[in-house]
Amino acid sequence: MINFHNVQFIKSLINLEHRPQPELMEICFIGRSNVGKSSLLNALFGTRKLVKVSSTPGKTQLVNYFMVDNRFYCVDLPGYGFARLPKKEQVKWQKMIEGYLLGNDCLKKIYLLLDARHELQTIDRQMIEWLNHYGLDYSIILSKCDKISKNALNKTINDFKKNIPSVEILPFSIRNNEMIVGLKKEIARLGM
Ligand SMILES: Nc1nc2c(ncn2[C@@H]2O[C@H](COP(=O)(O)OP(=O)(O)OP(=O)(O)O)[C@@H](O)[C@H]2O)c(=O)[nH]1
Ligand SMILES: [Mg+2]
Repeated sequence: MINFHNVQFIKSLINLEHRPQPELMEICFIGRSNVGKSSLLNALFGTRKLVKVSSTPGKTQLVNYFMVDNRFYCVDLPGYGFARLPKKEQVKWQKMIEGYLLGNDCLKKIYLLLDARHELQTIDRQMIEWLNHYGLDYSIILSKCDKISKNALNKTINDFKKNIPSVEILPFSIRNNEMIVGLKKEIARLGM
């Protein structure tokens, strides 16, 4: 069993060439700004402040490495589609995220977070197409599930399963312990 509470912040990357040592397998979390990536990590780690979160989009600006149980890295990434960021900065972040995801032999799994409450946005659809295009292994996490009814959630999950049958769909909320445990089990199954 992985002890997610045994976690250390390792480093923030500005330059993708300076990956942390030792080399370990890694998993990462991507999605629109404010979708809940950093909060999810705090929930997994059982911390409140290790990963910086904010109600304002654009909080995470670098590629942040956390080492879990001396076994693997969890990587927190900046969000995409942050409209208030100047176009040039948006493109820079997008390139950084794509650069991180491509050609990373250590990357075991990508978790794409989508807000459970909202219809798939154009930018999310583009991200899914991009992941498919490069044949990357990803699962979808529906975030903030506490904000919708059980019926609405079930409908959303079924819609996803119909539209993208090959991709695993995981419901998640930082306020739902069962879902936190469920995600930990999924990660444990990766066998890192
Ligand atoms: N109700 C509820 N709120 C959540 C949940 N997860 C995150 N939030 C809130 O959503 C806001 C954004 O959370 P972050 O974790 O900073 O989002 P992020 O995806 O890391 O955002 P960027 O770093 O800007 O890309 C914060 O106000 C969180 O408290 C959840 O499961 N339920
Ligand atoms: Mg963040």
